[in-house]
Amino acid sequence: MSIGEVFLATYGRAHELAWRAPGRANLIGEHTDHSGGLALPFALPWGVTVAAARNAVGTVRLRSLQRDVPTGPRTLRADDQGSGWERYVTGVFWALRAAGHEVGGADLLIDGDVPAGAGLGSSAALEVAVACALNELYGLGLADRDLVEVARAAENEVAGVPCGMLDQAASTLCREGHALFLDCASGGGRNVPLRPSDHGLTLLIIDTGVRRELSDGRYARRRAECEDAARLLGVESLREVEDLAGSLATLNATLAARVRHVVTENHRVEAAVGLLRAGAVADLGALLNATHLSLRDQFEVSCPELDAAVEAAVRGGARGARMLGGGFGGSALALVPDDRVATVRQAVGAAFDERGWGTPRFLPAVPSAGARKVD
Ligand code: GAF
Repeated sequence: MSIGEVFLATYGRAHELAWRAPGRANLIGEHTDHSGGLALPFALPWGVTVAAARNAVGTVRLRSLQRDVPTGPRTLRADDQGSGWERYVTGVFWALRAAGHEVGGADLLIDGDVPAGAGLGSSAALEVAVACALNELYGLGLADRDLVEVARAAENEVAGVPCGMLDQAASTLCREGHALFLDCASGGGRNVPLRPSDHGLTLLIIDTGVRRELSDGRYARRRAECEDAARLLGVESLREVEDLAGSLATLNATLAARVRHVVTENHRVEAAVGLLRAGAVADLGALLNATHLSLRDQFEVSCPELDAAVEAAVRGGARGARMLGGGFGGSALALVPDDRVATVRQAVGAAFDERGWGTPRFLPAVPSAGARKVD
């Protein structure tokens, strides 16, 4: 059955439109967005589709094909924010209304294939798809950058995750065959060609199977440490730190490590963009390795499974590898010559097997399109 047919069967009437927004991977530039820094995400082929129609009763009616409730769609009153994943949806209604937009009720059917909790931006994909659908349904005329802000506000204020803009911007602004050079201070982004297959390379996502919630407090603590450091250094955000050595000397060991990560990571993003523009895609590997060490040792957001995946991937022939996203679990990203993909999979699988961990999942990722109308 098509999503339109399921919508009809669920709500007894036709949908008006459907939008799809993708999950994301981040080539490089991790844990920089909340400090006004640089990042280089690309959109994944997996995403969330939302079919929608306005309703006259002013409620939000919701059904997810993945997280269905046996009784059928849930009905939420205008002031009810729901629980769990529903908050990513109701958060968008809240954020639009908080920004002064007139949004009535809607019936929504949600169908997604981004692996949840794998650090691949599944919640942002849902928020962005809902924001795009409501933007069009209610004729709000919001531009892409406004939609990014709405989706981020939904996640910050209603879902309770103090994330930066990376995931929502990637899901909204990325283009097929490109990475997005994102400046989180201005919110601006430029698309840079990224076609690893032209260079005989595969971007391989390794889902460790370790699930984590960004709302568990550890992400918020890292972000607060960056804000404390910025305050002590007398700058608005860590993006403004110029004299790294001098700055580090004034901070305690923990804050110095956080600042070292953020500042050097911004430089790695610039270096990566330079390599992409020069067509030297394989040389990105060394930068990915450096980012992993920095996230592991300075920002301290890795975990044994991510470290083992990265180490085994490089041993198996990857040009470079690193943990992906917020950390503490989820996925790693490896840049692998096409003829070494099987060896890398084998090496990572064996490393997990030896330690008695569950089998990791391998997902070759092709840089894909950002949010788009599909019906
Ligand atoms: C998560 C957050 F949602 C992003 O905003 C970003 O901080 C990322 O972790 C780390 O780069 O995906």
